[in-house]
Amino acid sequence: MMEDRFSIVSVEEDLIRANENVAEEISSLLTEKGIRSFDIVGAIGAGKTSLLERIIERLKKKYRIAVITGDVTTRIDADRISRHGVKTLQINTGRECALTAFFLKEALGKIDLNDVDVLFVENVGNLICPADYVLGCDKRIVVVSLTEGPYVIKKHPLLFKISDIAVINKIDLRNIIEVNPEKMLKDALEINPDLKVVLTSAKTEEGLDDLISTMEL
Ligand SMILES: Nc1nc2c(ncn2[C@@H]2O[C@H](COP(=O)(O)OP(=O)(O)OP(=O)(O)O)[C@@H](O)[C@H]2O)c(=O)[nH]1
Ligand SMILES: [Mg+2]
Repeated sequence: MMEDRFSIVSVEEDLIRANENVAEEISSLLTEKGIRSFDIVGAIGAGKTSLLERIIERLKKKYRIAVITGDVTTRIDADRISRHGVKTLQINTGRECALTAFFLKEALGKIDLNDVDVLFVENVGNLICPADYVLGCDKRIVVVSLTEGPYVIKKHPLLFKISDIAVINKIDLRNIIEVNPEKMLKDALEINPDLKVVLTSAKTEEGLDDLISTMEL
């Protein structure tokens, strides 16, 4: 019985290591092509696609943008993004709760990378699974929102430890749901003092300029 448990752990470790190798390949490929890349992770419904739609509208004249969206079964997000006139590709992960570098490598094979300046990857909505799988993007951005409640950051420290930028979204709702975004910001910095934390509203666009400049775009 114990042996079985150990062999499962070892298969998982092998998978994580194999994923890291593919992520390194992706990172080299994107660097070689001069593509800036962002892995956007976060809770279900936190506003990842909404923020991307706003960012794309502001940047699509400046950069050639491609977006890869990960979702368990639908292509709703890809349809939303493609309306903004940028190259979009949907990955359906089936039962998997995160994108892996294997998925991303396959998707990148379907895009002409000579035609791309900036790549956004929207990961499957989840604050746990994506922490296991690096994708080889330059920066990881973790998005949460006020509607997940005041303790969402404290309860999911790992993604905040390994991300470069944290976005606290839906600040337009601060008075309605009585969640304090500044307190959430403090929680994020306690977990990772090197994080760049930005407060945003995809609805009112408050904080959008700040987010774009934090992404150095
Ligand atoms: N009030 C308010 N609503 C927002 C904001 N950002 C997103 N929403 C709403 O929240 C809902 C979910 O937004 P999405 O952008 O689909 O969230 P997501 O993180 O992409 O969701 P998944 O891809 O399903 O994980 C939608 O109804 C949005 O209109 C915001 O800043 N303020
Ligand atoms: Mg989405």
